[in-house]
Amino acid sequence: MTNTIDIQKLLSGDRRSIARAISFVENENAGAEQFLSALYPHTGKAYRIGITGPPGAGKSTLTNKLAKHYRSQSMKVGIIAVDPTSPFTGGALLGDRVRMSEVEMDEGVFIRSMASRGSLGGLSKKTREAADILDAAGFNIILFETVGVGQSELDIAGAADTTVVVLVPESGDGIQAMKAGLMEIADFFVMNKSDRPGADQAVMSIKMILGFRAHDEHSWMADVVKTTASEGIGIDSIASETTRHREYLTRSGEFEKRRARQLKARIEEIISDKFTVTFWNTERKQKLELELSGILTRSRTPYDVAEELLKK
Ligand SMILES: Nc1nc2c(ncn2[C@@H]2O[C@H](COP(=O)(O)OP(=O)(O)O)[C@@H](O)[C@H]2O)c(=O)[nH]1
Ligand SMILES: [Mg+2]
Repeated sequence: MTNTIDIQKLLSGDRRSIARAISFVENENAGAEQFLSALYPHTGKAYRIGITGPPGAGKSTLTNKLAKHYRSQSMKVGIIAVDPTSPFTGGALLGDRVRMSEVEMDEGVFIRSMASRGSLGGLSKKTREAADILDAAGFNIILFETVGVGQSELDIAGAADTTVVVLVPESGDGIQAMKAGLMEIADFFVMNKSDRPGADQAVMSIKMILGFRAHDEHSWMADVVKTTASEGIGIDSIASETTRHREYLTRSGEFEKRRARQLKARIEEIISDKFTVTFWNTERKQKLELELSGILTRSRTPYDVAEELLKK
Protein backbone atom coordinates (compact mmCIF):
# COMPACT_ATOMS: atom_id res chain seq x y z
CA MET A 1 0.00 0.00 0.00
CA THR A 2 2.80 2.44 0.83
CA ASN A 3 4.14 2.14 -2.68
CA THR A 4 0.92 3.75 -3.93
CA ILE A 5 1.79 6.86 -1.91
CA ASP A 6 4.70 8.61 -3.54
CA ILE A 7 6.70 10.13 -0.68
CA GLN A 8 8.39 12.66 -2.94
CA LYS A 9 5.01 13.84 -4.20
CA LEU A 10 3.75 14.05 -0.65
CA LEU A 11 6.77 16.11 0.42
CA SER A 12 6.10 18.49 -2.46
CA GLY A 13 2.60 19.09 -1.06
CA ASP A 14 0.51 17.00 -3.46
CA ARG A 15 -3.03 17.00 -2.04
CA ARG A 16 -4.04 13.56 -3.27
CA SER A 17 -0.95 12.03 -1.68
CA ILE A 18 -1.70 13.82 1.60
CA ALA A 19 -5.30 12.60 1.67
CA ARG A 20 -4.22 9.05 0.93
CA ALA A 21 -1.45 9.14 3.49
CA ILE A 22 -3.80 10.28 6.24
CA SER A 23 -6.30 7.54 5.40
CA PHE A 24 -3.48 5.07 5.32
CA VAL A 25 -2.36 5.81 8.88
CA GLU A 26 -5.91 6.39 10.10
CA ASN A 27 -6.89 2.87 9.07
CA GLU A 28 -3.80 1.46 10.77
CA ASN A 29 -2.72 -0.33 7.64
CA ALA A 30 0.29 -2.61 7.77
CA GLY A 31 3.34 -0.57 6.95
CA ALA A 32 1.95 2.63 8.49
CA GLU A 33 4.82 2.80 10.97
CA GLN A 34 7.52 2.41 8.34
CA PHE A 35 5.77 5.05 6.29
CA LEU A 36 5.63 7.48 9.22
CA SER A 37 9.27 6.74 10.00
CA ALA A 38 10.23 7.70 6.46
CA LEU A 39 8.38 11.00 6.90
CA TYR A 40 9.64 11.75 10.37
CA PRO A 41 12.93 13.44 9.37
CA HIS A 42 10.83 15.90 7.34
CA THR A 43 8.62 16.92 10.26
CA GLY A 44 9.01 19.40 13.10
CA LYS A 45 8.84 22.61 11.11
CA ALA A 46 5.13 23.38 11.34
CA TYR A 47 3.77 25.37 14.25
CA ARG A 48 0.89 23.53 15.91
CA ILE A 49 -2.02 25.37 17.46
CA GLY A 50 -4.72 23.57 19.45
CA ILE A 51 -8.14 25.18 19.59
CA THR A 52 -10.42 23.64 22.17
CA GLY A 53 -13.54 24.54 24.09
CA PRO A 54 -17.15 23.50 24.59
CA PRO A 55 -19.40 22.55 21.67
CA GLY A 56 -20.89 25.60 19.97
CA ALA A 57 -18.29 28.03 21.34
CA GLY A 58 -17.34 29.01 17.81
CA LYS A 59 -14.19 26.92 17.35
CA SER A 60 -14.88 26.05 13.71
CA THR A 61 -15.82 29.62 12.84
CA LEU A 62 -12.68 30.87 14.52
CA THR A 63 -10.47 28.20 12.94
CA ASN A 64 -11.76 29.21 9.53
CA LYS A 65 -11.00 32.90 10.13
CA LEU A 66 -7.61 32.16 11.64
CA ALA A 67 -6.72 30.03 8.63
CA LYS A 68 -7.68 32.94 6.38
CA HIS A 69 -5.50 35.23 8.45
CA TYR A 70 -2.46 32.98 8.05
CA ARG A 71 -3.20 32.55 4.34
CA SER A 72 -3.02 36.32 3.95
CA GLN A 73 0.57 35.99 5.19
CA SER A 74 1.20 33.33 2.52
CA MET A 75 1.42 30.51 5.03
CA LYS A 76 0.01 27.11 4.21
CA VAL A 77 -2.50 25.93 6.79
CA GLY A 78 -3.54 22.41 7.72
CA ILE A 79 -6.73 22.00 9.72
CA ILE A 80 -7.46 18.85 11.66
CA ALA A 81 -10.95 18.82 13.14
CA VAL A 82 -11.61 16.21 15.78
CA ASP A 83 -15.09 15.61 17.08
CA PRO A 84 -15.14 12.74 19.53
CA THR A 85 -18.76 13.45 20.43
CA SER A 86 -19.97 12.71 16.94
CA PRO A 87 -20.86 9.01 16.70
CA PHE A 88 -20.86 9.08 12.92
CA THR A 89 -18.89 11.00 10.35
CA GLY A 90 -21.91 12.71 8.79
CA GLY A 91 -23.69 15.42 10.77
CA ALA A 92 -21.08 17.39 12.62
CA LEU A 93 -18.79 17.53 9.63
CA LEU A 94 -21.42 19.03 7.41
CA GLY A 95 -21.77 21.95 9.82
CA ASP A 96 -18.02 22.35 9.99
CA ARG A 97 -17.83 22.30 6.21
CA VAL A 98 -20.18 25.27 6.07
CA ARG A 99 -18.18 27.21 8.64
CA MET A 100 -14.93 26.32 6.94
CA SER A 101 -16.33 27.26 3.54
CA GLU A 102 -14.25 30.42 3.23
CA VAL A 103 -11.02 28.47 3.05
CA GLU A 104 -12.22 25.17 1.66
CA MET A 105 -11.48 25.97 -1.96
CA ASP A 106 -8.06 27.37 -1.14
CA GLU A 107 -5.16 25.22 -2.39
CA GLY A 108 -3.06 26.45 0.52
CA VAL A 109 -5.46 25.00 3.07
CA PHE A 110 -5.96 21.33 3.77
CA ILE A 111 -8.90 20.35 5.97
CA ARG A 112 -9.28 16.92 7.45
CA SER A 113 -11.96 15.79 9.85
CA MET A 114 -11.22 12.84 12.05
CA ALA A 115 -13.95 11.02 13.90
CA SER A 116 -13.28 8.85 16.87
CA ARG A 117 -13.75 5.20 16.21
CA GLY A 118 -13.48 3.75 19.64
CA SER A 119 -10.94 5.09 22.06
CA LEU A 120 -9.93 8.70 22.43
CA GLY A 121 -6.39 7.57 23.03
CA GLY A 122 -6.14 6.05 19.57
CA LEU A 123 -7.59 9.20 18.12
CA SER A 124 -5.00 11.44 19.70
CA LYS A 125 -2.28 9.24 18.21
CA LYS A 126 -3.82 9.44 14.74
CA THR A 127 -4.32 13.17 15.06
CA ARG A 128 -0.61 13.62 15.73
CA GLU A 129 0.22 11.38 12.80
CA ALA A 130 -2.04 13.37 10.47
CA ALA A 131 -0.31 16.53 11.70
CA ASP A 132 3.07 14.98 10.92
CA ILE A 133 1.92 14.21 7.38
CA LEU A 134 0.82 17.83 6.83
CA ASP A 135 4.01 19.07 8.44
CA ALA A 136 6.15 16.95 6.11
CA ALA A 137 4.06 18.14 3.15
CA GLY A 138 5.15 21.71 3.86
CA PHE A 139 2.22 23.15 5.79
CA ASN A 140 3.48 25.95 8.05
CA ILE A 141 0.63 26.13 10.52
CA ILE A 142 -1.46 23.26 11.81
CA LEU A 143 -4.72 24.06 13.55
CA PHE A 144 -6.32 21.33 15.63
CA GLU A 145 -9.95 21.86 16.47
CA THR A 146 -11.16 19.64 19.32
CA VAL A 147 -14.23 19.61 21.48
CA GLY A 148 -13.28 20.19 25.08
CA VAL A 149 -14.99 17.29 26.73
CA GLY A 150 -13.49 14.71 29.03
CA GLN A 151 -9.95 13.81 28.15
CA SER A 152 -9.80 15.35 24.70
CA GLU A 153 -8.62 18.83 25.71
CA LEU A 154 -5.76 17.28 27.61
CA ASP A 155 -4.83 15.26 24.55
CA ILE A 156 -4.65 18.37 22.43
CA ALA A 157 -2.37 20.11 24.89
CA GLY A 158 -0.06 17.15 24.33
CA ALA A 159 -0.02 17.71 20.57
CA ALA A 160 0.07 21.51 20.26
CA ASP A 161 2.75 24.13 20.74
CA THR A 162 0.13 26.69 21.73
CA THR A 163 -3.23 25.69 23.20
CA VAL A 164 -6.10 28.14 22.91
CA VAL A 165 -9.21 27.59 25.03
CA VAL A 166 -12.33 29.15 23.55
CA LEU A 167 -15.10 30.15 25.93
CA VAL A 168 -18.29 32.16 25.52
CA PRO A 169 -20.03 34.48 27.99
CA GLU A 170 -22.46 31.66 28.81
CA SER A 171 -19.64 29.24 29.70
CA GLY A 172 -19.67 30.43 33.29
CA ASP A 173 -16.99 32.11 35.31
CA GLY A 174 -13.30 31.50 35.82
CA ILE A 175 -13.94 29.09 38.69
CA GLN A 176 -15.80 26.79 36.34
CA ALA A 177 -12.98 26.94 33.81
CA MET A 178 -10.60 26.07 36.61
CA LYS A 179 -12.74 23.12 37.68
CA ALA A 180 -12.86 21.83 34.13
CA GLY A 181 -9.05 21.74 34.09
CA LEU A 182 -8.91 24.40 31.38
CA MET A 183 -6.66 26.73 33.35
CA GLU A 184 -3.79 24.25 33.25
CA ILE A 185 -3.90 23.65 29.52
CA ALA A 186 -4.72 27.13 28.20
CA ASP A 187 -1.76 29.13 26.95
CA PHE A 188 -4.37 31.80 26.51
CA PHE A 189 -8.14 32.13 26.47
CA VAL A 190 -10.46 33.43 23.81
CA MET A 191 -13.76 34.91 24.90
CA ASN A 192 -15.76 34.42 21.74
CA LYS A 193 -19.29 35.73 21.07
CA SER A 194 -18.26 38.98 22.69
CA ASP A 195 -21.21 40.52 20.90
CA ARG A 196 -23.34 38.88 23.58
CA PRO A 197 -24.08 40.31 27.02
CA GLY A 198 -21.83 39.35 29.90
CA ALA A 199 -18.62 39.11 27.87
CA ASP A 200 -16.72 41.72 29.87
CA GLN A 201 -17.65 40.19 33.22
CA ALA A 202 -16.65 36.74 31.97
CA VAL A 203 -13.28 38.10 30.81
CA MET A 204 -12.73 39.80 34.16
CA SER A 205 -13.44 36.68 36.16
CA ILE A 206 -10.98 34.62 34.14
CA LYS A 207 -8.34 37.33 34.39
CA MET A 208 -8.79 37.40 38.12
CA ILE A 209 -8.22 33.65 38.47
CA LEU A 210 -5.21 33.87 36.14
CA GLY A 211 -3.78 36.66 38.29
CA PHE A 212 -3.87 34.45 41.39
CA ARG A 213 -1.48 31.98 39.87
CA ALA A 214 2.14 31.99 40.98
CA HIS A 215 4.33 33.81 38.50
CA ASP A 216 7.38 36.00 38.20
CA GLU A 217 8.66 38.36 35.50
CA HIS A 218 10.04 35.42 33.48
CA SER A 219 7.00 33.19 33.43
CA TRP A 220 4.28 33.16 30.82
CA MET A 221 1.15 35.07 31.76
CA ALA A 222 -1.90 33.66 30.04
CA ASP A 223 -4.25 36.37 28.87
CA VAL A 224 -7.82 36.56 27.57
CA VAL A 225 -8.56 37.74 24.03
CA LYS A 226 -12.05 38.97 23.13
CA THR A 227 -13.45 37.95 19.76
CA THR A 228 -16.57 37.87 17.65
CA ALA A 229 -15.48 35.12 15.30
CA SER A 230 -18.62 35.25 13.16
CA GLU A 231 -17.74 38.87 12.28
CA GLY A 232 -14.01 38.26 12.05
CA ILE A 233 -13.41 40.59 15.01
CA GLY A 234 -10.38 39.86 17.20
CA ILE A 235 -8.81 37.28 14.90
CA ASP A 236 -5.67 39.44 14.59
CA SER A 237 -5.42 39.45 18.38
CA ILE A 238 -5.48 35.64 18.46
CA ALA A 239 -2.69 35.55 15.91
CA SER A 240 -0.60 38.12 17.76
CA GLU A 241 -1.13 36.41 21.12
CA THR A 242 -0.03 33.15 19.48
CA THR A 243 3.10 34.87 18.16
CA ARG A 244 3.81 36.31 21.60
CA HIS A 245 3.49 32.84 23.10
CA ARG A 246 5.67 31.31 20.42
CA GLU A 247 8.35 33.92 21.08
CA TYR A 248 8.15 33.27 24.79
CA LEU A 249 8.55 29.51 24.23
CA THR A 250 11.59 30.03 22.02
CA ARG A 251 13.24 32.62 24.26
CA SER A 252 12.77 30.61 27.44
CA GLY A 253 13.84 27.28 26.00
CA GLU A 254 10.35 25.93 26.78
CA PHE A 255 9.71 25.15 23.14
CA GLU A 256 12.26 22.35 23.03
CA LYS A 257 11.30 21.15 26.49
CA ARG A 258 7.63 21.03 25.62
CA ARG A 259 8.25 19.12 22.41
CA ALA A 260 10.55 16.73 24.25
CA ARG A 261 7.85 16.07 26.86
CA GLN A 262 5.32 15.43 24.10
CA LEU A 263 7.67 13.03 22.33
CA LYS A 264 8.26 11.13 25.52
CA ALA A 265 4.53 10.76 26.09
CA ARG A 266 4.11 9.73 22.47
CA ILE A 267 6.67 6.96 22.74
CA GLU A 268 5.15 5.77 26.00
CA GLU A 269 1.79 5.60 24.25
CA ILE A 270 3.19 3.62 21.31
CA ILE A 271 4.78 1.16 23.69
CA SER A 272 1.76 0.66 25.92
CA ASP A 273 -0.44 0.20 22.82
CA LYS A 274 1.93 -2.47 21.57
CA PHE A 275 2.04 -4.24 24.90
CA THR A 276 -1.74 -4.24 25.10
CA VAL A 277 -2.14 -5.65 21.60
CA THR A 278 0.47 -8.36 22.20
CA PHE A 279 -0.83 -9.17 25.63
CA TRP A 280 -4.46 -9.75 24.69
CA ASN A 281 -3.96 -12.82 22.54
CA THR A 282 -6.82 -15.25 21.97
CA GLU A 283 -5.76 -17.48 24.82
CA ARG A 284 -5.76 -14.68 27.39
CA LYS A 285 -9.03 -13.25 26.10
CA GLN A 286 -10.65 -16.68 26.44
CA LYS A 287 -9.23 -17.17 29.90
CA LEU A 288 -10.65 -13.82 31.00
CA GLU A 289 -14.10 -14.77 29.68
CA LEU A 290 -13.93 -18.07 31.54
CA GLU A 291 -12.99 -16.44 34.82
CA LEU A 292 -15.66 -13.73 34.75
CA SER A 293 -18.42 -15.80 36.36
CA GLY A 294 -16.12 -16.79 39.19
CA ILE A 295 -15.32 -13.13 39.82
CA LEU A 296 -19.02 -12.24 39.70
CA THR A 297 -19.89 -14.89 42.30
CA ARG A 298 -16.99 -13.76 44.47
CA SER A 299 -15.15 -17.06 44.38
CA ARG A 300 -12.29 -15.24 42.67
CA THR A 301 -11.12 -11.64 42.73
CA PRO A 302 -10.20 -9.30 39.86
CA TYR A 303 -6.72 -9.11 41.33
CA ASP A 304 -5.82 -12.78 41.32
CA VAL A 305 -7.29 -13.21 37.84
CA ALA A 306 -5.18 -10.28 36.59
CA GLU A 307 -2.14 -11.73 38.31
CA GLU A 308 -2.75 -15.12 36.72
CA LEU A 309 -3.18 -13.58 33.26
CA LEU A 310 0.10 -11.72 33.65
CA LYS A 311 1.91 -14.96 34.54
CA LYS A 312 0.34 -16.88 31.69
N1 LIG B 1 -23.21 35.63 18.11
C1 LIG B 1 -22.13 34.98 17.72
N2 LIG B 1 -22.26 33.76 17.16
C2 LIG B 1 -21.13 33.12 16.78
C3 LIG B 1 -19.84 33.68 16.97
N3 LIG B 1 -18.93 32.80 16.52
C4 LIG B 1 -19.60 31.72 16.08
N4 LIG B 1 -20.94 31.91 16.22
C5 LIG B 1 -22.01 30.97 15.88
O1 LIG B 1 -22.05 29.93 16.85
C6 LIG B 1 -22.46 28.71 16.25
C7 LIG B 1 -21.48 27.60 16.57
O2 LIG B 1 -20.26 27.88 15.91
P1 LIG B 1 -19.17 26.76 15.56
O3 LIG B 1 -18.02 27.47 14.96
O4 LIG B 1 -19.77 25.65 14.80
O5 LIG B 1 -18.82 26.23 17.03
P2 LIG B 1 -17.94 24.95 17.47
O6 LIG B 1 -18.91 23.87 17.85
O7 LIG B 1 -17.19 25.42 18.68
O8 LIG B 1 -17.05 24.58 16.34
C8 LIG B 1 -22.61 28.98 14.77
O9 LIG B 1 -23.97 29.21 14.48
C9 LIG B 1 -21.79 30.24 14.57
O10 LIG B 1 -22.24 31.00 13.48
C10 LIG B 1 -19.75 34.97 17.56
O11 LIG B 1 -18.66 35.53 17.77
N5 LIG B 1 -20.91 35.57 17.92
MG1 LIG C 1 -16.74 22.73 15.34
